[in-house]
Amino acid sequence: MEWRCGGRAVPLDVPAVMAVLNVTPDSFSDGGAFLDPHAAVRRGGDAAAAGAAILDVGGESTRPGAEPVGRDEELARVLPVVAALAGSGFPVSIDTRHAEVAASCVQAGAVIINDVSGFRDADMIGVAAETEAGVVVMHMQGEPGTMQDAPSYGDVVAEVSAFLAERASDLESAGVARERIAIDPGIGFGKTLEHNVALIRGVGALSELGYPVVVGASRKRMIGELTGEEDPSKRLGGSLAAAVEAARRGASVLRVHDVVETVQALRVARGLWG
Ligand code: HH2
Repeated sequence: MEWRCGGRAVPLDVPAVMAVLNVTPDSFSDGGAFLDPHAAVRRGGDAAAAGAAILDVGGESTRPGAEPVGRDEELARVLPVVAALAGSGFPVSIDTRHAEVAASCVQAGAVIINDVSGFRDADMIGVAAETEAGVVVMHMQGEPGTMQDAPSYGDVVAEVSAFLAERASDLESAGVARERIAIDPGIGFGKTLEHNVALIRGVGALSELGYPVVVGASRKRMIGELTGEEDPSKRLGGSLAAAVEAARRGASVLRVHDVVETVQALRVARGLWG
């Protein structure tokens, strides 16, 4: 299996690692670390050398309670980083909810649009349709400011699956080829621990929709809740367990902060699975 992204194909025969590269002052785990474009570009090169198949550049934190960022500010943060990394030949994904930001970044060389609001915005669907970029359609209940207030579902896996199927179908109707679409249950986006656990256990059911499944559990609150570890930067062991389990259940792309360790963990897991 492969995922068509711009002029490239990202191979998915074995699970691919998508490296998180937040060019933000306030992301929940790496906020401030890569706000300087040079530091971000260095970090991107290191992640690619360590085995990341995709570099996911974001300029707006979407952690629970985060304040939205103006489009100009978001673009000023991400564009130099996207242009430099894409210019060096790396497969870059732009993590944004805003059509203008997505369009400018694709023009600067990004090959994937990763939209945590799941292409609910018609302009965002338009940008996807006008370009050849791959897309990640993610599920979120509510908005980052309030999404953790009282998340509620009947059957979380069924509801998330229905949402993703509908958004993917809207994208296809707008002209986005099926081979360009990946789906993501959105771990931590309007979900309790119980919901997140059900969604990771439900990766197999989601993959039955026929699109590659992306899972991003790295350092998130669910790891803290299962371990008691408050500090996101100390959640490596739990993040590796979540990535390996998601891959075992059929996830094709793992979105992670710790690339070297995740690549190694996945190689060992695959070796053991045979
Ligand atoms: N999680 C975050 C951001 N973007 N994109 C996808 N497709 N899937 C995810 O699970 C996902 C995502 C949140 O994590 P992070 O970028 O580390 O933090 P912040 O939002 O605080 O910048």
